[in-house]
Order: sequence, then structure tokens, then C-alpha cells
Amino acid sequence: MRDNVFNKKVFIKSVKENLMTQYRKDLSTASNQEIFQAVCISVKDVIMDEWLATQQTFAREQPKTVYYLSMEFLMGRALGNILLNLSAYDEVAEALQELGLDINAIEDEEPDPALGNGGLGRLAACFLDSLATLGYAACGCGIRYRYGMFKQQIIDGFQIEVPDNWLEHGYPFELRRPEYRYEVKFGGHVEQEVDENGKLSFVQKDYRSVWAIPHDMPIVGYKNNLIDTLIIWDAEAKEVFSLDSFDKGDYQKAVEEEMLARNLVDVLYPNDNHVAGKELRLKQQYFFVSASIQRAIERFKQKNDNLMDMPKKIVFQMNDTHPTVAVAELMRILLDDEHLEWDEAWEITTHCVAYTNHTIMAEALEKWPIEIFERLLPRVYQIIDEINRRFVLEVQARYPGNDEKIRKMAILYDGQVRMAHLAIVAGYSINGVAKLHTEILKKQELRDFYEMFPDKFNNKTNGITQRRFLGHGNRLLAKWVTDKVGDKWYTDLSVLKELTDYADNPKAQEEFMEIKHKNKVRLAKYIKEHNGIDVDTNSIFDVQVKRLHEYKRQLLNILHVMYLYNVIKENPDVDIYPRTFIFGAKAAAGYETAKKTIKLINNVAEVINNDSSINGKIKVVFIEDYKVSNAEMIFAAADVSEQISTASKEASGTGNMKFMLNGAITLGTLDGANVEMYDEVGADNIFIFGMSADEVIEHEKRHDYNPIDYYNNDPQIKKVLNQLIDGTYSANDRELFRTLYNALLHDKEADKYFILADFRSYAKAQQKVNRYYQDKNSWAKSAILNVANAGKFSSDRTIQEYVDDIWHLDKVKIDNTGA
Ligand code: BZD
Repeated sequence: MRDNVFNKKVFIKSVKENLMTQYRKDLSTASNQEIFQAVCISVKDVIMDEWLATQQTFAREQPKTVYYLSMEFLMGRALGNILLNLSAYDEVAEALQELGLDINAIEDEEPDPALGNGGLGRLAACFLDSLATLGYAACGCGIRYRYGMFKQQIIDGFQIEVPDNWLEHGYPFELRRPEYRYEVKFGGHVEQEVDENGKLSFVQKDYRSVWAIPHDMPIVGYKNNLIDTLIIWDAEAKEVFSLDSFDKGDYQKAVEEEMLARNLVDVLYPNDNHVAGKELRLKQQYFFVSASIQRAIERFKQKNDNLMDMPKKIVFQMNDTHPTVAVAELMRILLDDEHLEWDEAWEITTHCVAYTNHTIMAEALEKWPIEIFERLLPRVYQIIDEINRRFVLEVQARYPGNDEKIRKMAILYDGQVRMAHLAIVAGYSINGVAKLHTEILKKQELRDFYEMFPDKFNNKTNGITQRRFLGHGNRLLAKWVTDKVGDKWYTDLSVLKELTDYADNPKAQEEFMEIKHKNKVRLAKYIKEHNGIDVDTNSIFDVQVKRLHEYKRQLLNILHVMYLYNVIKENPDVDIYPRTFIFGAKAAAGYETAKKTIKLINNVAEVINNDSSINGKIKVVFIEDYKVSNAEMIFAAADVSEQISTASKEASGTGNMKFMLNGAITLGTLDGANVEMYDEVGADNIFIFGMSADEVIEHEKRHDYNPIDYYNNDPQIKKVLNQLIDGTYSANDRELFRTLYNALLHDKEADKYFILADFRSYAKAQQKVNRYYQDKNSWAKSAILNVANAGKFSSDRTIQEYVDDIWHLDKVKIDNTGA
């Protein structure tokens, strides 16, 4: 079937027909956006049959299904990825070429659905790709934000946030399904009633409610005819209010419901690893969680009549604490709607929900004021109160007289609902996202819980999908890999190991570096078009792209650039191989230090790039609007991957893996998954520097770190820091970077992320990079070995571990002879 439809002739005919029926245009008059839409309709036609066949197979075979509950799915563009997974990319590219069109230009017409902030949302997207490819029944459940992650503009070096109206032209791959809507209730109060059997029941009264309307997105498995679904929920008012309501006296209620629905899914909160505790966010959480659980239970009941069997068929994976209200919502439905007893409902819930922790950063731990919670979700709150009451009894029984334990472990404490505690008490599995991270959870952050429930804890080191980040993003390297080891790597990344044989081979090295160079030329072109900067494609491309956060230490990177610039100025003949420092990062809109860091990078770029006396030895580029679509191109072009977070702070990182897969060499701390990358690739092929996680944690405990010592004892560090406030990089406003200066030296928690402590060690590692790159063969060898050892970091491996250890899903085969 797929073969026929992607027969070039048939495809071209179909695109032309779509142009005609949709826009009454032909190829000569249609815009690229219209052609993009027409192409998508043709592709969607193909998908529809397989999607239906998959869903019919699921209905018939009833495989156990994972509902991946996530407030964020950072999908990136769909068209190219779908074509790749249908193995139709080349055919379609050729067909478009025959029509005089470049597939890249058509792909560029697609908005980048950015319904996520960063790592957590992108991980969810990679997981769906792997679930479909491995043949598992999965349903992603999220929110259809009308505005996703903001678009970033850099104006005069400052970040400006522009709304991302991704739905402006309509999104071709979504399917609105109003017939599967659910009601979600907010507010009001709870009344107890006695039903006809004399049983006490709880009823929510005087609530406001909205409809949750599902929009399905296809998740196309790689060459296996299986298509899973991502449901993103939109909110609609229950009734469009009319003046009639006025007469009925519930005008006010109608207006409120209209407003509720309108605001609910308006915008994604653009903070990563930080929560502000806004009431609307809790509404968003409950909204999508309630709808998703209602849907899962309804599906289950269509074929099963014993709810106690739910754990055999359903698992809800909670992506961080954001969907944790799922615990209480599932209990509520089982108790109030399905009339189960508490113990039965608890038995089901605690075998259906599992929780993934993505951070140890205190400011990212979700806690809701009880006042908000109780007002917004009165019945759900009652249930949490009861869960807490029972849990506290359990703790008391286990640790008699130990009030400290209760203070530390209770779900409700100090006027707050601690969402992580709710997830841990109810979840049957609790996992971290890299070995080091899970160890820190067990030994430090969640120590008391680990002591009480050791069997619940497990590690699932993150992964990434090689299909998007090598297959689609780096077609030249993908082809080279396939020429060397065959195409099995698309579904079994461990075969990359076979590239080891080529690492020492001069011809392979040359080919590899040639491909890297071509990818650098592609990125240089993009930089020229977007930044107007000429970069030397023979220079080392040294890249740090990720969300801007103090713990990720973009500041360390740019301070080092300032230091290097001083060194060159003082000694123009110093041996420094040309280097292009490339940054890309969005800062949360209200995060002042992060925004100042962006401004600093841009100002440093301005000074250095325009100083002809340094002969273009170093350049600095800030790529505007870093997002999934340009990320693919950036990874492909990188020589050096900067993964320089303060050890212990980055739970895993996933960008690090994307760089590795594309043959960049990591310059990093022993943090997150870097530790495991080091284990895989070996000490000779990675540049490690800085304090260890244990050292950092020790200093934090002892409060004995004093950055001033580094400032006083190291003249070069002193000089760089002084340049933050002497006008070197802000001639018109010397005070501009005072906050950064103070944050490093004078604030209450001065240099909280140990930048000065790690500076020398970082500079040394950078010097090593400088020397190593000049030995072309060694560099190429190490780069190839990075690709060869990236196999572990496929999300296929991660997902298989989730399946084996947590989800226990059934493998499904879709018969492609039908449809
Ligand atoms: O999750 C990230 C971690 O920081 C990374 O180390 C890790 O690799 C990925 C995937 O596991 N966490 C986030 O991206 N977190 C958020 O985006 C976020 C968003 C809202 C609220 C709190 C955190």
C-alpha cells in the first residue's frame, strides 16, 4: 500500500488535485504554504488507512496501553519525519523536484509545533516515536495550547518574546474529534448524598465546567504500518452563552464558563525547571488529566467489565509532577462514578500510575497552596486529604514517635499540597532519568521515600530518536553510516558499534570530516542569512544550545570567551586554532539573570566579531529562536558539544546525546547522562572537567564555598569579571551587567553554580580541545568513535526498558495486507 501511494506519478497527481480542490490554484500560482498544505493532505490520505487499521487492531487485540501524561510535547515538524518513517522521503523529494520544488523549502513552511519548553517535552516526543516504532499501543495525552513556546527575536542584543501562533494556517496533521469530548468540572462545593441503595456518595455542586475536545495527531512508526496517537485537548465552553440565559438567571455562570474555556489552553507556561504556582496552571493540569483518564476508562469499559482488571490493560505514566493530580482524579472516578470501595479504588490506582522525576532543583518542585487546590478541585482535594491521612498513619506505624519523618514526607504540609509526594505514595514505579540522577534521588532528595519504598525506585536513562536526529537531521552522515554498516541502525542503534572498525581508517576519517564540513557550510549559510555574520567553516564549531538557565552555565562559556579574547589581545601570536562559539537559548520571560546572559553573549559577540586585530580567530554567534527544526541542523554541524552544567544539577540532558550521535565531541562535566556517555566512549574521546557531583553536594552542605577567593587569587579571572562592569562590553551603560557581576561575587548565594570554582579546569579542557583539533586524524577518530558509541542513547533502548520493567506492554503487529 505505502509503495503505491508514493509512486511518484500518483503522488504528483494527488498534490495537484489538492491544490485545485483546496485553493483553486495550480503549481504556477500556488504559494509554498499552499503547496505544503496540499502535500500534507496527500500524505494524510496515506496515513489515514494505516491509522484506522492500527486502531482497529488495538480494539480487537486489546493490548495493554500506556497513556503518557505530559503537559508538554515538543514535537517539531511532522512532515519530514512522517515521510521518513513511511520510507517515502526520497520519493517525495524526487517528486517535488520534478515539479521544480525543493523539499526543504516545503518543509520550512511547516510551523514547528512547540508545545513544550525543552528537554522534558522533547523527551515525550522521542518516546512516542519509539513506542510506535517498537510496536506498542501508546497514547500521548497533552494540551493543545493555542500559543506554544514563544518565538524569540533578538533586538539590539536583547531577547524579545513574540507569540507563536502555530495554528494560524491550520495544522494539517491534526484531527478534531468533538464526538469524543468530556466534561471537566471546576470549583463549587461537595455535598454528601445517600443514594437509592442507602450508600453515601459525594456530589460536586455549583461547579463551572468546560468541554475537553480531543485533537488527534498521528505518531507514525518506522516502516511498520503502526500509527499511535497523540491526543491534545482543546477547551470549549459548554454552551455558547446567549441572552436567553440571562432570563434563566444563569447568565453569570455562562459567562464564567465561556471565560474559563477561553483562557484555559491559551498558552504554555514558558518556564523550564521553575514553577510559579499560578492557579491557571493547576487548571490546565486538571483539565487535560481528567479528560485523558475519562477517555482511558471509557475505552477500557467498552471491552471489559471488571475494573479490577484495569492494571492489566492500562498504565498512566506521569511525566514529572505536572500531571500528578491524575492519582486523585482516578480515585475520584473509581469512587464516585464507578462506586468502588476505597480499598478497591486504591488497589487499582496504585497499580496503574507511575512517575518519572526530571529534576532535583528545588524551584521546580510543584507545591500548591491548599487554599487554591481546595477551592478549584474540592472533591479531588478531599481525596488527597484522605490519601494523606492514611499515608501519615503508615509512616507513624513504621516510625513511631518520629514527627520529623511526617514533616518531611507528608503530602499535605504547611498549607501546601506536595505533588511529588502524592506521586511517590501512589505510584508503583518512580524513576530518575540517568544513573547519577537516580542515585542522587535515592541518597539525597527522596531518601526517606527510598528507605520506605526501595522497590519502587528505578533508573531509566533518557534517549533520543535516531530517526529524527540522524536520519532526518543529518542526511549525509545517515547515508555514510548506512554505507558502512547497513540500514539496521534505524531500528537498532547498537549496530553503530560496527563503525569502530572505521575509526582508524584514514579514508573513512576523511569522508567523515568532509560530511561534517558540508554540514558546517549549511549552518554557516543559515547564520549568514539570519545573523548577517560570516563564519569560517574551517574553524572549530563549538556549540552550546539549550534552554538558558544559571545551572546550565552559559555564563561560564561566555566568560571563557572573554578570557580567551584577553589572551589573544595580549599575545596576538598565541596558538589558538580558529573557533566559532555558537549559542542558542531561550530564557523564560521573567528570568532576569537569564535574559542578561543573552544580552552579554550578544554584546561580547558584537565587540569580538568586529575587532579585526584578532584576525577572525574567534567569533561568537547567537542563533535566534533555537527550536527543534533548526536544532537538527545545528547538531549536524557541531565539532564540540558544550555540556557544562554544575555537576549534580542536570538530571540527564538529551542534547548531549544528539551531539554525540552527530559526531561532536563533548566538553562537559560529570553530570547527568554525560557520565554514561563517558563510560561508553572512553576517556580519550571526551573532554571532562570540573567538580564532581559529590564535591558540589559537599560544598552545598557545608556552605563553605567562597568565590571571592578565586577572584582575588587569579588575575585573569579578576580581569574578566571586572570587564563586566568597566564598560568593555557595555560602553554606554556600565551598570548593565552589574547583576551578573554581583551574582558571581556578592549576592547572598554568590556563584551558586560554582562557575569560578570550575573556571580554570574548564579553560584547561578548552586548551586541550584547541590542541586536539589540530591533530586532524585523532580528532576524526574520536568523532567517529562518538557516533560508534552512541547506540545506548537511542530512545528505543529507553522505551524497551520502560516496557520491560514498568509498563509490561504487549507487542502489536499491524497486518498491512488489509486496508
Ligand atoms: O528534562 C529536563 C531536565 O532538565 C533534563 O536534564 C532532562 O534531560 C530532561 C528530560 O528528562 N527538565 C525539563 O525540561 N523540565 C521542564 O521543562 C519543566 C517545565 C515546567 C516545569 C518544570 C520543569
